[in-house]
Amino acid sequence: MEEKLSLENTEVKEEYGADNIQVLEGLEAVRKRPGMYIGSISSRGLHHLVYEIVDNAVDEALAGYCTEITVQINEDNSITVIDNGRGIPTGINSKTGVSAVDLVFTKLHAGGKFGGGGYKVSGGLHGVGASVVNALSKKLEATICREGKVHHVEYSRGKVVTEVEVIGDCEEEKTGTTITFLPDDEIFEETVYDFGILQKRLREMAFLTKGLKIILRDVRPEKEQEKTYHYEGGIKEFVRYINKSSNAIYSDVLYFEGEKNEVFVEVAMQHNDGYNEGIYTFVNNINTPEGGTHLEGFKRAITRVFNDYARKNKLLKDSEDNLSGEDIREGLSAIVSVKVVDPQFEGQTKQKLGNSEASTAVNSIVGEQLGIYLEQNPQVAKIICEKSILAQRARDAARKARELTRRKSPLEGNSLPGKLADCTDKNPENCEIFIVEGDSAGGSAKTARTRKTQAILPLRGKILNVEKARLDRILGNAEIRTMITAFGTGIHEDFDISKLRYHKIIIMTDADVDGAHIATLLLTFFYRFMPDLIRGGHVYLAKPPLYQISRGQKKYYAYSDAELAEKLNELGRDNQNKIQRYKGLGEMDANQLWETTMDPQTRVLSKVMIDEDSVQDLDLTFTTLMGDEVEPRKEFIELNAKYATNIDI
Ligand code: TSJ
Repeated sequence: MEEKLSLENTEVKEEYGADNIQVLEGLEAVRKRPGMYIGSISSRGLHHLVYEIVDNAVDEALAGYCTEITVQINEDNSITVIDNGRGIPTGINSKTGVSAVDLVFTKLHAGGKFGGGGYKVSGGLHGVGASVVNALSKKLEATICREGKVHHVEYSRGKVVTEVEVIGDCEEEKTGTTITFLPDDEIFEETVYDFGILQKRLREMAFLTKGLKIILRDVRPEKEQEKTYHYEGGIKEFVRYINKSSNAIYSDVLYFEGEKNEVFVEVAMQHNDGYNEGIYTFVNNINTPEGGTHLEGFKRAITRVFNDYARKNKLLKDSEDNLSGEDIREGLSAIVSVKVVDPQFEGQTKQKLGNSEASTAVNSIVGEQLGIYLEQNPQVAKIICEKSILAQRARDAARKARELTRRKSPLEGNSLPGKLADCTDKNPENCEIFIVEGDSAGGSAKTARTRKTQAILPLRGKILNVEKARLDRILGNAEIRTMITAFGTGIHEDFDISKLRYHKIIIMTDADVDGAHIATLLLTFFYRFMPDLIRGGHVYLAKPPLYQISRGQKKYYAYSDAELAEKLNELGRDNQNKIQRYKGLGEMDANQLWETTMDPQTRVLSKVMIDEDSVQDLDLTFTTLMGDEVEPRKEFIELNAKYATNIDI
């Protein structure tokens, strides 16, 4: 190790030599294997750097010393984060011989262990810290206002450029921390920040930390904009936001909070008139998409309290079955947010909370407070119980309908739907199924296909909007039943990916608004009933061409306006080109359909993916696009032009 160390001039030089070599080795390790520390070096990792820094400022807010955080995207795609907290301690700690600032930026996992505070609850990604951001930044600068002085330090790729020094005075009362970092383009594949991505996570942070004001500002030329997130109501407002495209069935958002066994619990909930359950859970402000003990505690509490209430108030007769948890959660939007001292994450993706004390704490706090709320608000209690009882009845009917969709075993005869033109290969890995809009395109596709590996399932007209129907009606729908039977996997808790009969499910619709709508309806169905089909990378959108260009005997295809222009330039812009715009798949004959859209050698497919960083946004996408309210839908499409063009493929 030849590197000059940052602290060589402190009195305890000898002792710290060794430590500092470790420090550099630690940060070198981060640079060698960045993925181990920030997940990825793609756009996702790039954005995680920001969250990692912001988490530190949010901790200061949770400790009660910071009310405002500003995040700015600078012209060079560096990021500046400013808070009005106490400022990172700059004095040399007598025990360790180094300042908190040094620890924060040069020691792995240093977060919150200093200053005797030990309040660090905001988890940060994989529990790493500012030192990881430092290691992966071409330049990182910290400016700290504390005790009337402005302190400054600068690093490059984890190494000190200028040590902590006082560079001026600040107003006596003013304190705070300002960090500017420039992600290292030697490390990251992508170095351009996306306002929209940061906006989603920062808005979520603001919802989860009531009272905290978070400002996001972009000062890049042509991209200048600023958004402020500030929710006095915290997660109560989060639930209103989630329910804004739906019809709430009572006006209150129920809110419970408390602390038990060192677990701080906050819950907000409200039912809408839909049928989906949308419960979002967080631990130390980090989303836990796979749930865990906090979710279990919540579910147990509401199931128990509503059943007790319904029995006691004769809404449920003695002869009737208990309401199931699912019945009570029909149409429920909720946020469950817990803060625990030492979060344990489990499961394959380490996104599931394992701490058992979280289950007990949520269960008891919600149990107690919900019970009291229902006693005091019988009209709301009645509305929820009645909805649950309806759900219970529908579930019975659905069970019967569902039996019909279970594929019979080969011994009972092949019950594949008649409309399906199946392929002959029995190895699912080789097989694909085209879901085709309309009988005429379906006919061409059947003629065009490679029988061995390609199956065709034509759908007639628009499929049922699963956001607007209850399970019994959905499972009674012929098109949906056909798909479930053809795929072989079953749905919901019955879903079994090992039974999937085709490894590629390809949605093939017209390249127009109706086609995009049908594709969205299909995706909504897959997302709600078989999300692992999408997660497993099995769902694709076929991309039929928009134009055919004929020139003499030769034919060319263009899949976008840009491609058309390009092709025409290539061919020469003279009057030899005949351009045909395809209005639908039906205008192509079998040969053309094969060549342009179905032939694995030449076709264009786009894989459908779920952005796991913002699951609740995807849920919102579907409820907003498919829901009743027109205004939010309009607003959503305007705000998410990118998504709207995505679905307009
Ligand atoms: F990531 C980071 F470390 F660079 C960073 C830290 C970034 C940002 C934007 C803010 C912060 C930060 C840290 N803001 N506020 C603090 N607070 C402390 O570090 C602090 C201050 C005082 C005391 C104390 O016990 O007196 C303790 C702590 C942890």
